[in-house]
Amino acid sequence: MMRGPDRPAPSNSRTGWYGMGMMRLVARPAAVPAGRVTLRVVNAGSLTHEVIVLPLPTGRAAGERAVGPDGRVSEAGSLGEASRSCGSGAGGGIVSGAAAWTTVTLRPGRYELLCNLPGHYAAGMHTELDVTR
Ligand SMILES: [Cu+2]
Repeated sequence: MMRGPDRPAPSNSRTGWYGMGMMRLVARPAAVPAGRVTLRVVNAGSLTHEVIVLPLPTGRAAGERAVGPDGRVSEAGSLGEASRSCGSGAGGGIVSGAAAWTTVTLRPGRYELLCNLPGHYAAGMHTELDVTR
């Protein structure tokens, strides 16, 4: 998967990616019926972002994934992503003020939407999406 060329620089050399302050990701609505789900992402922030869809393992909550030394989490099991500015699917990142979208087919269950640009997950860019029957 491609990554944005304009990775944010650490704001603080002592704490690295983890000094980036709070970021967030909000799903509205937070629950949708199973089937084809179109995610429309609007980047209301000042940095480039992306949204990746991962299943949420039983007993785990959004935000609990292990963050590697590169400031990112594993994307194994990804069901799709919206990371192309003004476009569908995977791309180089969603620039500030732009929208992106992707359509995925989801079974009932719990999912995690997250941004996997370095440091963003640890800074709070994750949220749960529930898929109902
Ligand atoms: Cu982000």
